[in-house]
Amino acid sequence: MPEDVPARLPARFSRRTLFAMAGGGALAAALAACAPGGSTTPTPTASASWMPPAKPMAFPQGFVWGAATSAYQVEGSVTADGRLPSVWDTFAARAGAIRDGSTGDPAADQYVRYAQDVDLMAGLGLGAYRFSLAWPRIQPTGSGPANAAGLDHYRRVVDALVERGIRPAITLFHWDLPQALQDAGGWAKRETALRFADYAELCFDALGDVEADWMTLNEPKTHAFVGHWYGAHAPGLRSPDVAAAAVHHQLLAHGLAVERFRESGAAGRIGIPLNLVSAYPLDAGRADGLARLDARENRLFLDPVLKGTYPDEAIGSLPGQLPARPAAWMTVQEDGDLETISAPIDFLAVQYYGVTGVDASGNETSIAPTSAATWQQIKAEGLYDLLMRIVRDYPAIPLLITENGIPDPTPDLTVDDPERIEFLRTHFQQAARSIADGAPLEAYYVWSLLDNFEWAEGYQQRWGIVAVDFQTQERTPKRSAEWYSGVIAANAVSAS
Ligand code: IFM
Repeated sequence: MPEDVPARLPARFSRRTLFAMAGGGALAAALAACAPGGSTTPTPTASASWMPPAKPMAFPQGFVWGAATSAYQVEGSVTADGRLPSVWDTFAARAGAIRDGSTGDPAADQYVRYAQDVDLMAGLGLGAYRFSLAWPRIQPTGSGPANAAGLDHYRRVVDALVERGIRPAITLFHWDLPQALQDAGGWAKRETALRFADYAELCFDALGDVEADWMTLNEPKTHAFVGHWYGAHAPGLRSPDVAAAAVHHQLLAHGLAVERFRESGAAGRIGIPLNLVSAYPLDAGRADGLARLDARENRLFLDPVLKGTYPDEAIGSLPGQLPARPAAWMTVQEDGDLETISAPIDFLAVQYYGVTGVDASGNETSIAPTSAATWQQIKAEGLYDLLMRIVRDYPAIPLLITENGIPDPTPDLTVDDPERIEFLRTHFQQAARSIADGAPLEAYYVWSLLDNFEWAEGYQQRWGIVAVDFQTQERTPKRSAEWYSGVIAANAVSAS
């Protein structure tokens, strides 16, 4: 389930229930049983029985440890240097759209405090920082020449990172579409994908001398589904047809940007950050709907990017499907689009927050305890299952985990976050386990570096390893940041 979907999950599960839940073996068996045309293959591993070794689990030399943020969530300064509104400025200003009535201004004031934040990252020993460029700073109306002041800001950020030996991981789009483009139809329109390619080219030309990991569009699923189907994110639309169009046009934008990246000769690599989920049947014997849910949540994005095809089962009126009209879905696709979308990329960026379940009717259901973010069902083994499934079902490609984390249990400012340490420890273990079993995993970015503006939750969910006092903008590393620093220094995660 994507982020910020209105809560419809049962209460938290007890530890005992958790322990008893089905593991990856059940998932793989069920997927294999119900996947038409054998598009998935069985996994022999039963994740639930896995225990971490007593000795620390080491990561390969050169493994990249980072942390991530996004522009609208941390920058603030929404009218500085020629920036014009994005869909998020407009949406957040709408009464009732954001839980605490807040907006992304001032967020964590990173537009002003970036140098201090880079020092903070260096102090923690981070090897990389994933951040996003704000399209409305660089092309305030979404088209035309670049706004030099916007690009200059990101040049300063990138230079500060490089000076400190921190690799920039640059996301081109993290949901802050210039409002002018939304007014012209937004992601419902093919034209927006063409505008994105031009914007991407401006960014490659300005910053492409730097050795960086570029990422095209963050979580196209969340932006399409939560923003265009559920209406809980900007631009606040509630149309499955438009959500389907937003899927296709974002993916097209991705492919066009990859082509521009190659043409630009920019240094570094390019990939796409997809939020993916491991889905398990509630009852392993009745997993009819699993393939549909898996198609909607995972294959609708993985297949076109890595194989140049769309799965048949993702869209339709059955439980677990995106209920767009098939005719509407077909209308947005043109000859050659899938070839563009599947332009070869250098890595797949995986964003993992948890698992989901499917009941006997094929409806999505809760199978694991949640964090304060009720959409997030926590199961570390799901990360292993997901990575191994990508290895098994798709052409070989380097993998990066570009987001993983949890919010603090309450909105209160705190530096004491044992839940986050436990969450990260168990997920790092599963990452190490996947590497040992052959997954080409190269990097891990914790979400997030800082407490920030958590979209429809406003400032009511704190996801940072660094606490931010939003009154004073004071930053204080949480216990998890100190712990993470130790992991980075050792390049290993301990059993407990
Ligand atoms: O804050 C978001 C981020 O912007 C995208 N991925 C999930 C995070 C937590 O909800």
